[in-house]
Amino acid sequence: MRARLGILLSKQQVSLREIVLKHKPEAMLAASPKGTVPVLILPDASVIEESIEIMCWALMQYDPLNLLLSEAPQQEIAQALIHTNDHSFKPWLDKYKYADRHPGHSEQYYRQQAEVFIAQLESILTKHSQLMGDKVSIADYAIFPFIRQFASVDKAWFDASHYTHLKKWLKFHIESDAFTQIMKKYPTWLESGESFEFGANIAV
Ligand SMILES: N[C@@H](CCC(=O)N[C@@H](CS)C(=O)NCC(=O)O)C(=O)O
Repeated sequence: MRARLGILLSKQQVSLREIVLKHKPEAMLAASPKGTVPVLILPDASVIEESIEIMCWALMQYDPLNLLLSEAPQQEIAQALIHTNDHSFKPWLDKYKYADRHPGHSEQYYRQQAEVFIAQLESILTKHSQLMGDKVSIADYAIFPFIRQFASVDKAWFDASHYTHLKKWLKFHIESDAFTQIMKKYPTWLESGESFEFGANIAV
């Protein structure tokens, strides 16, 4: 989702090959043996295999909305938030999502650990509508897909929670044109043998 958002919002054009993780194509593993998606292969054959790096690469090509934020202190704050998301929140989120595979603690315990970051975001969003101010930035696009996952583990709990500002922010992003576009389904590459042009041809 991150990579697609980055490509879409920077109006880059890629040939998209949808895959099924249980049947990773040889061509994908040859390009990126670590076997995770997304993988971006550039015209010079170099490979970018981290979603946040694909976002940054795309926005460094063209960033009409200034999602990368031009001022250094702002950039550092956004990077720190994304870092906390990726390295602190996401590991707890994964345990919360699959608590049955982590019997050391209860689902509720894992959720409480993840809530440290949720509460941090809620506090930021009481001050402004997006994470870095009232304008969207890379921080919003890099983080909201994970908060969406958090919300959907126990939707009733999340809906009843007191994270009012976070819920509003999440709704805004889930209902956005960009998110609607990236959630469109494509036939898988192995089945269809076809790639799909994705990015600059899509208006958001
Ligand atoms: N840090 C990586 C994580 C990528 C990742 O773990 N992707 C998952 C899918 S969302 C995956 O490919 N898992 C491999 C598998 O399930 O076999 C990134 O954000 O690019």
